[in-house]
Amino acid sequence: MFTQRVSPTRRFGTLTASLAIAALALTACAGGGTTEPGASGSAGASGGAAKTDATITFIPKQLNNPYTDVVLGGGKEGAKAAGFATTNVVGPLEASASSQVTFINAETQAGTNAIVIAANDPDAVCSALAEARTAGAKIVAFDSDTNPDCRDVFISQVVAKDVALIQTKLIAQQIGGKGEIAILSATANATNQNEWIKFMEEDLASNPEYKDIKLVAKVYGDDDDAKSFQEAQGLLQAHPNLKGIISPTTVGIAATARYLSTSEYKGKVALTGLGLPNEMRSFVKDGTVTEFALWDPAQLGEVSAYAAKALVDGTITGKAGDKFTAGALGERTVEDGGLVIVGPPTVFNKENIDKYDF
Ligand code: RAM
Repeated sequence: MFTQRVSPTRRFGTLTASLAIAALALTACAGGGTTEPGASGSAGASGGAAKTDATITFIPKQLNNPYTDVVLGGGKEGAKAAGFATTNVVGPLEASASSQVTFINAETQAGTNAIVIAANDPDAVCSALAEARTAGAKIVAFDSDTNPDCRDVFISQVVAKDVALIQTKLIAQQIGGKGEIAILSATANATNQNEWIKFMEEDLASNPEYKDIKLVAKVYGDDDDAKSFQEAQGLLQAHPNLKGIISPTTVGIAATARYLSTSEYKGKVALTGLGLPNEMRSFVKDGTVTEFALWDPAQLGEVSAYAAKALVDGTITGKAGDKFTAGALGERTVEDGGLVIVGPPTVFNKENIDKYDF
């Protein structure tokens, strides 16, 4: 069963004024889903019957993000297939650092068995997650990691370094290995963005093939379409010699493409990064964008749900070497640091983009 206990907008709108009431309502709606070891088929760390009344809540970075919608589509299907009785989605409308804390606290009150979270800030969510764990919840970070001390596993869409190097390679090809480039990111605190940017900067500094490429600016569109659009415009004004932009965020790349597509820079300033094929298709076809990358976001949600169920059932604890099966996606192994990798990234261009529908 999938339920959205309170519609996201309504819940968000009333949250600051009535958190206590919301928390009470959540507890009631969760059907008394408290964690009772031994009750109703709950399995201990030694394994045993799978828990049949378990609840899972996804807390994405933000709700109004098309990428989030695709991830959660896979997450809801995965949760059902993995055997969760109830699936919920809650979260902020803006991806700001502390915006997820009240939602985590409400889940703790509700006695949710598994919280799956994409952190807007690795540390801001930590004490709230610690309380949820004390109350018995298992914590799966996905998409953007928390501080590793605050979760059981991190489901990473790709090997972070691989996804960074694909983007430096693509921009280098697209600008002919020479000239000024900039990065248009999401929020300044996002763990995933900052890890990718760190690897990109290292690659640009150390790879001799990139010696004539100069990173002149890093700006943040906060995964907000309008702000990303303005930041793209600002970059071109501030750096008239700019040859290319990397935007490792689906919101940023789509907004930047929209800006470039009707500007004098279309086809002259290269744009690559991480985008959703459905949002980027028209810009690839009209020549604004040549190639960009991403993974299948639905698989990220799906693998996260299966990992959550394995943690709740006690068949894994999150230590290196633990294995679980993610349905049709097959077996996954937990690596050092509680890391689970979903799959390799794909590069999209005008030859293959019509094969993808997400
Ligand atoms: C945005 C978000 C998300 C990231 C994708 C690629 O939607 O920043 O965290 O993984 O882009």
